[in-house]
Parts: sequence; C-alpha cells; structure tokens
Amino acid sequence: MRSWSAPDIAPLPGTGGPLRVHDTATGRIRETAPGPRAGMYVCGITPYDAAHLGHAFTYLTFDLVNRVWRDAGHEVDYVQNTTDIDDPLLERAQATGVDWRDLAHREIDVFRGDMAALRVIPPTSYVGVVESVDLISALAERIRAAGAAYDLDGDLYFSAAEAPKFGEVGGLEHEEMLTLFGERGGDPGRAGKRGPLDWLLWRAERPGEPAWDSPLGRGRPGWHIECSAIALDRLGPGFDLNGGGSDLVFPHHEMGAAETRCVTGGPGAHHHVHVGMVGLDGEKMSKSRGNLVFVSKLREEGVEPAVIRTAMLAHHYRSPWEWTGAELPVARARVERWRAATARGSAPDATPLLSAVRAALAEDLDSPAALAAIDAWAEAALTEGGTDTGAPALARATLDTLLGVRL
Ligand code: 5CA
Ligand code: ZN
Repeated sequence: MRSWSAPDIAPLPGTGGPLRVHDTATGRIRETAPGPRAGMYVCGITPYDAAHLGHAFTYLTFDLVNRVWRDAGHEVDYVQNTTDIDDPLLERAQATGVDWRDLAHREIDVFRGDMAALRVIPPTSYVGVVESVDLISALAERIRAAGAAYDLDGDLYFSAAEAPKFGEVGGLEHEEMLTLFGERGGDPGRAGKRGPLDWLLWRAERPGEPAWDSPLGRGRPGWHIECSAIALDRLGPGFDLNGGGSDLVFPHHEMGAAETRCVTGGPGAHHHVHVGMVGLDGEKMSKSRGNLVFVSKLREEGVEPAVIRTAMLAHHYRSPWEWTGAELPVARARVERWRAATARGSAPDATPLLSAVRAALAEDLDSPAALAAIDAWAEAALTEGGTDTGAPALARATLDTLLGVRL
C-alpha cells in the first residue's frame, strides 16, 4: 500500500561508522553488518485507533537505525506491515458501527500524516495484511507441508513442540511464556490443542467475519504469520534487523521466528531489536487501556513535530519511560536554544559535534548522549561565540540528517 512522503535529507561530510545495537536474542550489543543494502522489518500498527506516543517512540527508534545505516553508506530496504485485519480492529469496528475497512483506512491515513510530520523516513515497502493474504496462506501451507502444523476444527495451528529452537528470541521460561501468551492475544486454554503454546496460523471463516479463499479453506490469517510471511517475501531469509516494541518479544517475534525457521532453517533476522514501553500513569500506553496521548492531538494543539521528536530522543530507546507532559516545555526550550545557536553567523567548529553525534548513535542508538553533545556545542556557541562561519549550517545538518530534527 501507499507509504508516506519522505523527508529530504541533507548530505553530511564523510561517513558514519557501523551501527552496534542491542540484540534481544543474545542479550548483547552487537555490530550490525549489512551489505550494500541493509534489510529491516518493523512491526507496524493495528489501525483501530490513532498512533500514540508509544508507537511514535518505536518508529523513531527504527528511524534512527535507518539514518545511521544510510550515513554509513548503506541503502536501506525498510519493510513495515500494517495489521489491517485482526480481532481488535473487528471488535472496534463493530463497537463503533463503522465498516472495518473504513476504520483501517482512516487510521492508517492519520498514521501516515503523523509519521510524515515527524520526519520519519518511510518504509520502502509498506504492506497491509489484506493485500498479502495469498502469500500468508502460502507460508501457512508450507508450514503444514513441513509437518509442523495441525488442524483443529478447521483452524490451523503451529505445534510449538515442532519448533526446535523455541525460546531463541526471548529466552523466557515456559511459565512466563504461558502468562504472556494469554495476555497478548493467544489462546493457551483452547480445548483440543496439542500444547497450550500452539498458535493459530489460519482461522477458518466464522459467521459475520471477513474471510478469503485459500488452499487452507476460507478464512483469515493468524497474527504472527503475517509478519514472517511479509518479511520473507520482501527481504528474504537472513535479513539484518527485525524490530518492534518490547511487548512483541513474546509471543509475536518468538512465534514468527519459529515459523521462519520451520521453512528456511534460520530465524529470519540477524538482530532482534526491541524498544522500551512508553507509559502514562504507571501503565503501558495502550489502545486497549485507553490511556493514550496521540501524536495527531499534540499536532492539532500546535506542538511542533521537532519538539515532539526532541522530547522522545531525550530517552534511550531501551528504557521504559513515562509520558507526563513535562517533557514538552523542556524539549521546546532545547529546540529554541539550538535555534538561537545555529542562527548566528559563526560558531565553534561543528566537526567534533558531528563526530560525537555519529559516535553516540552508533553505540546502541544513544540519543540522550547525542542531544547532550548538541547542548554542549550550543552552550559554547551562545556563551563563547566562535569564528567558524560554516559551523551553524553543519550543526543544523547534523541534527536534521542524523536525528531528524529540523530547526
Ligand atoms: N500490528 C502489531 C504488530 S504486527 C502491533 O503490535 N500493533 S500496535 O499498534 O499494537 O503497535 C504498533 C507498534 O508500536 C509495535 O511495534 C508495538 O510494539 C509498539 N508499541 C505499542 N505500544 C507501545 C508503547 N506503549 N511504547 C512503545 N512502543 C509501543
Ligand atoms: Zn508484527
């Protein structure tokens, strides 16, 4: 489906170094080693409500990955899905008396507007589930042919016992998996399953639910298989990085990796990267909890996207944090100070600043350290002045190109 409009990206002198980033599967910060084309898959929204700040934090994180890779000279194949058919979408559509397709289209449009405003580089492939039903059912069919799936009253389940490296992404204990599976869209208690962690690949048609014809019968895809199918189709086996919020470590990315391993022998991605949850009032910000701060609402209230972006970049992507609203005036003051510093005719040499920002981001996307380097440069520019007439433009380009903050 249509992606969103791309921000223009100013060129920077020289190139950045390789990106090192935390990998959930090994628990370590490891160097990414893409070829000329880096491949990244990021789990997209389920479009039944507008994008909240938690979503935005996740997409900003992978936007940094994108920018750091590009700065290091790679082209980036960036694939993102959107879950435009799933239980929560159907439930919301029914509850509000809206056609599920209209609801999805409307919310995807708001999301596109938010992402473009935040200067998030768009995916090269933005892919809906509805348009991918054939390739998803084809993967389910391959899994069945491999002997890893079984039928339960017309539904097709992956048998977790047939996943030789189950646990390779999250490294969780069985009990913990069971709890999370129940909390996050799974059905550990369904009667007739061979094992409680077995998951749905294909759901046979139910009265009143949308369904598509497939070699598995009429029905619709389960959740995890949409992402393994789209990633395999667009990026092939063995791509560089798979990402999403930390709520997706289990079951979503574990089960997706098992599906991919079943048909390719490998887990799909070389790196599994997860973003800490943004909360409000001590709870994860989530559509089902309803404790949301919407990006679109902040924009309507006149909050500058550069300020929203700066407020988020003040947090390291792996730390969970709480949105209190107090971030906004702090970020606004910061942006104003950077503006004042870069509005001068001359300033201290910004070449060391560019190196410092590159180094901070290349070491596990340390955006707070990058912002601190900019603060220090701006402080020097405003208090001591400087004689480098190219420095203000270079500092602006550094912020724009590497951090996506256009002053
Ligand atoms: N459509 C699925 C992924 S295939 C999904 O999880 N959709 S979502 O709309 O619930 O979330 C979209 C993305 O935002 C996911 O990567 C999710 O992990 C991330 N996310 C959701 N809530 C938060 C939050 N509070 N903080 C940070 N990231 C979040
Ligand atoms: Zn996903």
